[in-house]
Amino acid sequence: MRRTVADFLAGAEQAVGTAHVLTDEAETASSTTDWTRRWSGETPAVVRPGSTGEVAELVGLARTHRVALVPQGGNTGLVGGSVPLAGEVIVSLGRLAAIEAVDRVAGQVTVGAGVTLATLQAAAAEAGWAFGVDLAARDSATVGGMVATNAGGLHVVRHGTMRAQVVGVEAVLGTATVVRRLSGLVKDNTGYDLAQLLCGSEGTLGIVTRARLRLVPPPGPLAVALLGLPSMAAAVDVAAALRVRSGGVRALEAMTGDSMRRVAGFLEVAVPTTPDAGAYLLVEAESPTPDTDPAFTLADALTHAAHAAGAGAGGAGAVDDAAVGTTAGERERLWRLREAQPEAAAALGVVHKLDVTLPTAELAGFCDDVAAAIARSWPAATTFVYGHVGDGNVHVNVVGGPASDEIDDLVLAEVVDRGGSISAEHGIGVAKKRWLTRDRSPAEIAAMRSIKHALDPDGILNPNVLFPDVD
Ligand code: FAD
Ligand code: 2HG
Ligand code: ZN
Repeated sequence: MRRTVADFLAGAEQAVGTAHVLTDEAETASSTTDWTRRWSGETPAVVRPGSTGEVAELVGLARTHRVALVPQGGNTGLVGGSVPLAGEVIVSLGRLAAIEAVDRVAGQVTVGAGVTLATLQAAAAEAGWAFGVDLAARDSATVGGMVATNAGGLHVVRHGTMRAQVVGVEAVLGTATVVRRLSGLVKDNTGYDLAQLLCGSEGTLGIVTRARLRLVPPPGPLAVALLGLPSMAAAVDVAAALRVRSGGVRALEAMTGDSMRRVAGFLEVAVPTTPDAGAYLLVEAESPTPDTDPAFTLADALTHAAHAAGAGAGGAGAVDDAAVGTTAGERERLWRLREAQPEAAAALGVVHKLDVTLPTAELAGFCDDVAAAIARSWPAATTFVYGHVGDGNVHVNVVGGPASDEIDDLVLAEVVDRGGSISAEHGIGVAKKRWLTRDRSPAEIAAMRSIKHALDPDGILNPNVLFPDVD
């Protein structure tokens, strides 16, 4: 072990206690490979601070000994940003798991960075509120990781991304300085908004230790419908019509027909509506009042939307044949067909994941063309296309093609050519850093580098993500 790392670890043991500096490979292994299994590295240690002060001490030590750190929450990130690919020390925030009392009047709560999404959701519900972001990794993903990635998820059409929920943060910057603004003032125009700067910063500017989060009213009675439609174009059209029509829409998720049939096979269930559709649209809506039948509200909105979207959308037939769920169990069964898409892909091997946004007018064409182009280049590859169609965000999952970046290049080139973004909600990490220059201008990247240098002058915080090795 290099002397500097050994010195850092000796200091770390003093700071957090020997029991919280894990060096045995058996103890660190689950932290060095990411969820996708595409990204794997080695680390001298996983260090588990128990307070903001301890995080600050660790960052101070890292500066002194020039040791690079990778902050890690639930390790559910999908762009290789949470694992040590260049021998970094992992700072695991799992012990920062305190949840303060929910401020029932303001509808806000302050929580530690290591609190999982599911725990936060339960605490909000207990207090009569709800949290606005939801995603399938809810049992492991942490608030710190969700702030750092500006996570999106399943309810962005209704409540926005993580950024929209964050009203304040406490963080240790790369200078080892603690910044803290947790008073929860909704209106607060006193200079730069550091909390928002940290949203989506991927652990490169500071280590988030606490966040003050906005809560949302709990939803009214819910209904979920799954529609089989002729094409992705129809799914985009119906989704657009629903957004105009219904304030009660909470989720608009689409997947190609092939992706649906594969996930149904993976889950060993039948496709619950039109089995041979070209695309499927899952819609979740809530009733405006507790005594309105949510199925009626949804059916009304869908009928209107299918009509507004026109004959190409499959018209009334798609609505008549829709699988509808109103009980928790029925809704869950329909949602599984969407949420299990990443698992169905992972079951086939190591997946190349491309999380992208397209302008609405390009979305359907992109979905059709990209799957066809991949099939032409790599006939043995399997492509899943699904995602948050209401946000213009689709996930292209390719498995069984070459391990090199060729697939990523093909998909991202198509995205850039169509005016999209190479990252919608997962971030850049290591997976896409080579592509940043295609999406962001030299002026933008230079400004980002200046911010990085100001807040992390020694380049110790997650130094191998986000920025390309060569601009
Ligand atoms: P990690 O994976 O541990 O880290 C992610 C990044 O954040 C890394 O760069 C890390 O260095 C940094 N980081 C972690 N904690 C901190 C901290 N306290 N301070 C500073 N930096 C930190 N994402 C979506 O947006 N929408 C989805 O719908 C969605 N669905 C998913 C479904 C599945 C099955 C899986 C496996 C993942 C999904 N994700 C989704 C991706 C992932 O859950 C999110 O990116 C989540 O925000 C990561 O949280 P985490 O705690 O696991 O962070
Ligand atoms: C989802 O929407 C997640 O299911 C994961 O963002 C997407 O695995 C993926 O590519
Ligand atoms: Zn997603």
